[in-house]
Amino acid sequence: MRRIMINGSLGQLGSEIAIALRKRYGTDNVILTDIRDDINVELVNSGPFHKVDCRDGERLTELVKEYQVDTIYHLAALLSATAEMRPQMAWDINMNGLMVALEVARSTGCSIFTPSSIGSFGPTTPKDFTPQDTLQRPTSMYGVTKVAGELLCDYYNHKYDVDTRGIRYPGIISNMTPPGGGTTDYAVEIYYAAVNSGRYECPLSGSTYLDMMYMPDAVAAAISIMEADGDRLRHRNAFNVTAMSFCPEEQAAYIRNHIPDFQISYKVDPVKQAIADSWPNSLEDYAARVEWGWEPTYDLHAMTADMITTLKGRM
Ligand code: AKB
Repeated sequence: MRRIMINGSLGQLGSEIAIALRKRYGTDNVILTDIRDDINVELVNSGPFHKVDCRDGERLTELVKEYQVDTIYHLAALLSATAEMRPQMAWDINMNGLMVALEVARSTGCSIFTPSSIGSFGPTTPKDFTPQDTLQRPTSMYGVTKVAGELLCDYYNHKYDVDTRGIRYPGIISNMTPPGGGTTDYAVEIYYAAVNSGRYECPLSGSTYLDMMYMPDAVAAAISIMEADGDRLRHRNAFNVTAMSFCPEEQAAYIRNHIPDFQISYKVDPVKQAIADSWPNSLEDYAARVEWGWEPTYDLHAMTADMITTLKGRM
């Protein structure tokens, strides 16, 4: 039985990984931490939760020891658009937070999951069907922290034999906790806007292709890589994973299958557009499929149907 600690547990990804892990391993075996405790109050009150800054290694070490944690999911990070507005803060949270988590893992013998991102690629990376091992010269601060994070996790694995694992997430679409500060947030907002008002003003141009994934697949990926046989993982900390690639025009067309009058207009945000233009159009994820059996369930058609049904049901 695993004992798990999740840092950044109240965010878009953390909140859903927390629920899935608690179902799988039992509520008391999944300890949540976050810098805030005033969001997702239901989750905060549903089991062990501690308000901790992810850079506070002493407190995190105490919690690992108190609960006999053996696995850490380190999800605390600023996303790309926010990181571009506050680069120094992004370095502090994304890099110093990760270094602290790795040190906690090293000193206590924990395994550790850290998400990387399509943001770790840059304008000189091959754009289509981006290979697993390729050029990574990102031009955003978020990307700089993601490449450095991949390398740091590799370092802790080969230098200290820490069981570090991670995947390069594309944009994640979900309907429980909203994302915040990401370039791909539009792909979530568009569904809420379609159901609420039938129209959406998109911050990226209509022909901007990016990789995306529906939350159930993102959660399944995080759990299966941590449960995989470690001896089979050659690309430990930086597996490409994807489920679909689309542009806003295509997403709008799929939404019109459910809401025929849906209208999309464009008001390009130059910061987000520059970041999106520096990222791949689509990834190749063969290594993840071979090394730990990655296989997505949702495509754009199935995800759109599920998002709209769920949001209509709720509203
Ligand atoms: C972002 O847009 O910053 C994130 C990501 C793709 O890593 N969703």
